[in-house]
This record gives sequence, structure tokens and C-alpha cells, in this order.
Amino acid sequence: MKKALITGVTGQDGSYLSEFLLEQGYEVHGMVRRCSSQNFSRIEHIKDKIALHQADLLDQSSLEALVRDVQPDEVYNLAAMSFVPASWTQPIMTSDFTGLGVTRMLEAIRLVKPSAKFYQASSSEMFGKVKSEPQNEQTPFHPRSPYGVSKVYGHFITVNYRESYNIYGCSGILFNHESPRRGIEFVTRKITDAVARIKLGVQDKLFLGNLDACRDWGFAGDYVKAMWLMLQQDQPDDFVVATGKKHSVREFVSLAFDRVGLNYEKYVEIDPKFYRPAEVCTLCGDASKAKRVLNWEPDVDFNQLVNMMVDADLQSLQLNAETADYSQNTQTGWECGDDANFVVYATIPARLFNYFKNASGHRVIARRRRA
Ligand code: NAP
Ligand code: F7E
Repeated sequence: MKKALITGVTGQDGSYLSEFLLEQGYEVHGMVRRCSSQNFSRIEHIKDKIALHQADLLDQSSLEALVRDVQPDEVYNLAAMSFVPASWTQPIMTSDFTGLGVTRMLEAIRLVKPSAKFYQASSSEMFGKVKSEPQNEQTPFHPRSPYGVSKVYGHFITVNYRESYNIYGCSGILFNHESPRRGIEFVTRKITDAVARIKLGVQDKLFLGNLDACRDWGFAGDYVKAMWLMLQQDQPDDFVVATGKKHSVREFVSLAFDRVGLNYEKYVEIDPKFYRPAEVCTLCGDASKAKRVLNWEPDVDFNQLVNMMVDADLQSLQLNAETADYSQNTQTGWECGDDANFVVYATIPARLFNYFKNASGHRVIARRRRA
């Protein structure tokens, strides 16, 4: 049985990759960093099928011990500080683990198990201020954020260990990929979560930044398969993974609101605080090498992705509304209780009435928290 080690196993991609590798019959090991309270929500459903180990990309000895303990055949380095705006507010920390962390993991492999195959999670953010369109493996890099700069470092150190030490190291230059498990601060999930809340009457407005930015958005579940395929070849190489189609943030917003029968123009407002010091205005990938060599193509298209994410957020909010203890819920801004506790319930939008039932089937009454 092949053994895979995944750093960043608790993230969006780590969870899909774990599921995929389990289906392929792998023994899956995940690296997690120590926190005062762990968040395993994305891997809760498979936690008993994978082995979790504590280590940190900031700590060399922990990585060497991890590789020694697991003796992996394949290492997928997905851990990173992956939210681009935070890389301006924490540039040193971002460089340290999104950039230098890659060298630490490569060193652990070189010293302890040089035969292990290595996947590095590179990013289309490396193209930044794009030199040509669409971008392929030959397109020069011009990163626009400390995150992008760190990823360029991680990319080239992977190439360098391949050329210097003959390590089987691949860099996947993945364009934006999303899912219902995407972190809430990324624009797609921020939008679909807000659409669901607005539809259910618990949010009024959605504040966004640059609606004209364009991205090549795919589905994370499709992209993790390309990561695995890169490590199944005779020779290591680097690949662009993308859909080849770009759309603006505005198009994403518009489709997401359409899905619930609302017009986005009534709800979306621009807040300059979401603009970036240097923007990546447009990205569109050419994944023809991945198609030719890996026989990889995405299954989920843009419309399906938007609908999938809106539907998932609607469903989870509805479920929460039916089962949650609203007396503790400060996030939605509602105060709730049983009929006896609150007399004011006219503020519940009529269409929400069915959602506000508690676990035992009693009607739950909600009122807006007073300012
Ligand atoms: P994500 O959801 O933000 O997950 C990041 C993971 O890294 C989490 O498991 C996080 O653990 C872990 N991590 C952060 N700091 C760590 C540290 N110091 N030591 C150990 N683990 C640490 O990211 P994603 O969307 O799954 O992306 C996976 C990788 O692909 C990232 O490297 C990202 O930069 C790259 N990438 C993503 C995209 C995309 O569109 N999604 C595109 C190109 C490249 P905690 O749970 O403890 O925070
Ligand atoms: O922004 C614009 C924003 O934060 C996309 C990461 O996974 O993909 C991701 O990086 C675009 C940008 O993703 C808001 O200005 C407008 O142009 O969803 P995002 P990202 O920066 O493209 C790459 C490939 C990675 O590697 C990264 O790890 O949307 N935008 N208004 C906004 N973005 C956010 N977050 N919030 C807004 O309100």
C-alpha cells in the first residue's frame, strides 16, 4: 500500500486530496500544526481513516521527524498562508512558511527519504502582472504580492532540488479552484455565503472590492486529481492546471444572485478596503500540457461551480437555522428563543418561517439584535 503525506491536510485541497487518495487505496498521513483548539471540520468525515501528525513548516526538526516516522512514498506540500491580502499585513511570516517552508520540507526529504516524490502547490499568482494570455509553463512570472513572491521562491526551489539532487519534485501551477469548502474570506465563498444569507433574510448587503478582476476558476475536486497524476509519471515536471476560461468577479456575483432569483445590483456595494495595494487584474491558464501528458481535464464548469457553491451555502444555513441554539448566535445578528421568551417576532421575514424551527420541532422566534 502506497503512503502519502499531506501538509495542509485541514485545508480545502487537503481534504479533497485525502478523499481522493483514500479512494486510490493509499495510506494517508496528514500534517497538522499545534493550535489551542483544532479545526478539523473539513476532514471530520474521514478523520478515522487518516493518520494525523503534529509538525510545522516553520520547524525543521519537526519535519525531519515526521518524514522519518511516516516514510512516505509521496509528499504533497499544500500547507501555506494562502490568503493574498494577509500577505501584505504579514509579509515576513508569509515568506517564512509559504516560501522558506518549501525548502524545509525538501531538506527533510533529501536528508531522510530522498526517494519520496514531492508535489509543490505553486500558484497562478506567480504570473501576477501577466506578460501574455493565456499563461502556460513558459510564461514569465511577475508576482504582485508577498504571497506571489513566496510562491515563486517555492516554485524555483522545487525545480532546483530536482536539478541538484535528482529529487522527484513537481510543481503544479494551479489557477484558482473553489468549492463549498473554500475559506469564507476568498471572494467566491464570500459571495455564495452572502447570497444564501441575503436570500434567507439574515444579511442585507454584500461589500466587495474590485468587481472587474478576472480569474480562471475551477473546482478543487477536479484539481487534486491533477496533483496526483503529476506524481505518477516517469519523469518529474511542472504543469499548469486551469480551465482555460476566465470570468470577472462581477459575472460570478451576478450568476450567484441569479441562482436564488435576486438581482445583485440591489445588494452589492463597493468598499475600497477590499482593494489591494497591487492587483492581479486578469488570469487565464493554458492547461494543454496537462491534457497532453497527464490526460487531465476538468469536469465541473463555471456555471456548475457557482450553482454548487450557492446551493451548498443555502443548505447549510437552512440546516443551521433549524438546529442551532440562536440564543448564543452573535454572528448572524439575530437573537432567538422559543415563543415564551420573545414576544416580538414580526421581524422574521415570512419566507424564513419554516427555517426557524428548533431541533425538537418547536417554532423558534427571532428578533434582530438591537444596536
Ligand atoms: P487553505 O484552505 O488555506 O489551506 C491551507 C492549509 O495550510 C491549512 O491546512 C493550514 O492549516 C495549513 N497551514 C498553514 N500554516 C501552516 C504551518 N505553519 N504549518 C503547517 N500547516 C500550516 O488552502 P487551499 O486552498 O487548500 O490551498 C492549498 C495550497 O495550494 C496552498 O499552498 C495554496 O497556497 C495553494 N494554491 C491554492 C489555490 C486555490 O485556488 N485554492 C491555487 C493555487 C495554489 P490550519 O488549518 O491549521 O490553518
Ligand atoms: O480574490 C477580487 C480580488 O481572494 C480573487 C488563493 O487561493 O487564488 C487565490 O487568490 C479576486 C481578486 O483569490 C473581493 O481583488 C473583489 O482579484 O478569492 P480571492 P486570489 O487572490 O485570486 C490563487 C490562485 C492562490 O494561489 C491563492 O492562494 O477577487 N475581490 N472583491 C475580492 N477578493 C476578496 N478576497 N474579497 C473581496 O471582497
